[in-house]
Amino acid sequence: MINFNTAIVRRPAKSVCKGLRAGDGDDPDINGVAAEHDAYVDALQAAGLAVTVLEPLEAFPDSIFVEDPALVFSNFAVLLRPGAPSRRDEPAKLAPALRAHFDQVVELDAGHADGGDILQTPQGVMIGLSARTDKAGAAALQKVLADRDVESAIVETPAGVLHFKSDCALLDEETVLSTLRLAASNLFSKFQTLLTPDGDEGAANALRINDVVFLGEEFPRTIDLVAGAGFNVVPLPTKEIAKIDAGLSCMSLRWLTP
Ligand code: CIR
Repeated sequence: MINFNTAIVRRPAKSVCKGLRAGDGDDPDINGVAAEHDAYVDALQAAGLAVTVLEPLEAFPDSIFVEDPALVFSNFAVLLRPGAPSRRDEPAKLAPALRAHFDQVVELDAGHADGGDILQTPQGVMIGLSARTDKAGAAALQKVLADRDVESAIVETPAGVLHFKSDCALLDEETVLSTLRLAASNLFSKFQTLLTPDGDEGAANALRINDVVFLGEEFPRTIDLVAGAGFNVVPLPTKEIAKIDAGLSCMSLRWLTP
C-alpha cells in the first residue's frame, strides 16, 4: 500500500489544456503540465520504481491521469468504467499495458467507477461514491474484490469534491492525510489523521511511495505539518494540473510486482 516497485504513467497530450474541470478556470499551460509530469516521473524513479511511460493520447485530454481508468494490486488489475463520458474509452487504451504486466486483468461489468475514488488501506479498500463513481459501479467493484479476498467498504465523498482521494492520502499503515471536510465523516477513526490546514485542501491529494511522501510544493504549511510528523517529504510542482482538478496520486498506477 506504500511499497511499490513498478508504475505506469502516460505523457500529457497537447489536448490536456482542455482537460475537465469543475469551474470555468483558466486552461493549464501545456509546457507547464509537461514539466510537472517530467518532475513526477523523475521522482518515481528516484523513489526506486521501474516506470513504463505510455505515449500521449490526443483524443483523451485527461488520459495523463492513468489512476482513474484502472485499479491495480500486486497480482491483478481491474479495468474500471470512468464516470465522465469523455473518459469512457480510457480503460481500453490502458489495457495493453496492463496485460503486459498482469496475468489477470478483470473488466468491471456494471455502473461507473474512477480509480481516484478508491483508497487502498491496511483496513481494506475504501470506495468513495462521487459524481464519477456510482452505487452500481461500487457494488460491481466490491464483487470483483471479494472474489479475490480483498475487503472493501463503500463510503461517501464530500459534495463538490471530484474524487475521494482528492481529499485524502495514506501516509503509512496507520496514518492518513485528510481534509477536514472528509475527516468530519469519521471514516478515518481507525487511523491517526493529519488534517490539511484551511486553504490547503489541494495538498491532500498526496502520494506515499516507499520512504517518501510526494506533496504539492505550493502547500508549505502542509509540507511542514507532514515533515513535522516525521515523514520524508518530496515537494513536487502541481500548479498546472491543479487547474484541471488533479493532484499527485492521479498521474500514476503503482504496485508491488512480486
Ligand atoms: C478529471 O476531471 O477527470 C480530470 N481533469 C482530473 C482527474 C484527477 N484524477 C484523480 O483525482 N484521480
